[in-house]
Amino acid sequence: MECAREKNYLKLDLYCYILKKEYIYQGRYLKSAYNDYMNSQLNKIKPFNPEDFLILVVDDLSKNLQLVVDILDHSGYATTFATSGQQAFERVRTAHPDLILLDLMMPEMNGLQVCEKLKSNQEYQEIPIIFLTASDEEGDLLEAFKLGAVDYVTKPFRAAELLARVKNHLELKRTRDELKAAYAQLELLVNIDPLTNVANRRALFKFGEQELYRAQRYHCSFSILLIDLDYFKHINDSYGHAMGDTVLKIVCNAINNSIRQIDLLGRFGGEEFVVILPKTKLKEAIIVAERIRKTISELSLLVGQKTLKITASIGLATYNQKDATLDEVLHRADKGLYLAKERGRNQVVIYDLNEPQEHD
Ligand code: GH3
Ligand code: MG
Repeated sequence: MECAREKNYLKLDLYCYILKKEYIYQGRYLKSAYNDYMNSQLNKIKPFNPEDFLILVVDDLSKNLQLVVDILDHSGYATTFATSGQQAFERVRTAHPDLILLDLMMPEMNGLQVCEKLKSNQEYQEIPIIFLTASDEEGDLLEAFKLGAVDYVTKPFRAAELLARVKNHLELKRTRDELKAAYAQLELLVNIDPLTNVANRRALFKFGEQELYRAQRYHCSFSILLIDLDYFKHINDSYGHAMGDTVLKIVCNAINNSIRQIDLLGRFGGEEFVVILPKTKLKEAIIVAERIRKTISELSLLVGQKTLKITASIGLATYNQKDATLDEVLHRADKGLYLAKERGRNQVVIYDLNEPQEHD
């Protein structure tokens, strides 16, 4: 722990200062991670190639069907077809087309019904549907757009128009998919600590606040462990920073193996970690904290001929109904951690109720 913090651990303003410092650090990291990610995505963008796309053509009249399939085949698209609404579903399920050209008027199940059914299915609702219509069916087109169709082509087809619309919607779909993947990746980047791959401070706070609201709403409990490695500076000084990094990763792995799937381990900063234990009362939290402390103390890392040992001090706090914010619970865990350090390290101290309790 930092000396200044040890001396002033009761001062909330200093605590906030450390939080702010960490956010600035994360802001820098995120900006550069974002730039790296965007550059890698730009390098990945492929030119449009019809062969990459499978188009399902649905029409009950084989003459019309053949005409459309021929136009698409000639341009290099992969095609598959169906002659009824029912068959169309089968094809969608088995072939996963990138786009559907759907005849509006078909016996049994018409195009509008097929469209409605596909759009109500989460798995298929993103597939663009272009309707094939006769010019006198335009009244139905409004309904088609309402149901989620993206476009229409009027029979008799003009090959160039059909191909232009198909290409436009495939490109739009690809851009949408890439954006979605990019958001998912960025979401991951903003929540994960890049060294240890555990949750970062941002994700910890999000998760912790969720637990607090749940506890307040349903009168249940949750506990927080603040874990700080003992004399970690000594490891960096003796074995180098890279070894220090490896130890952090190994410790995270060990902690993760000591908690449940629904618990969350995150890096609070430096060599300090937080575990949030949902629906966990003090008694069970002590068991988890002790298990983590013991697991870390039993780790052995071979460095050359030497075996490196490490211990951790843990501050434990459990939510109580008077807690209005997550900071209040964290602050108690921090006080427990301070006492654990003061009392000789490698131990768990519960800072709860009205008095800190030593635990061994
Ligand atoms: P204490 O038992 O009081 O906690 O002592 P300590 O040495 O663990 O605490 P101190 O705050 O003095 O030192 C923490 C050290 O952790 C110093 C810092 O360089 C190191 N550290 C913080 N982040 C990283 C990191 O990402 N990688 C490595 N290798 N070291 C880190
Ligand atoms: Mg430390």
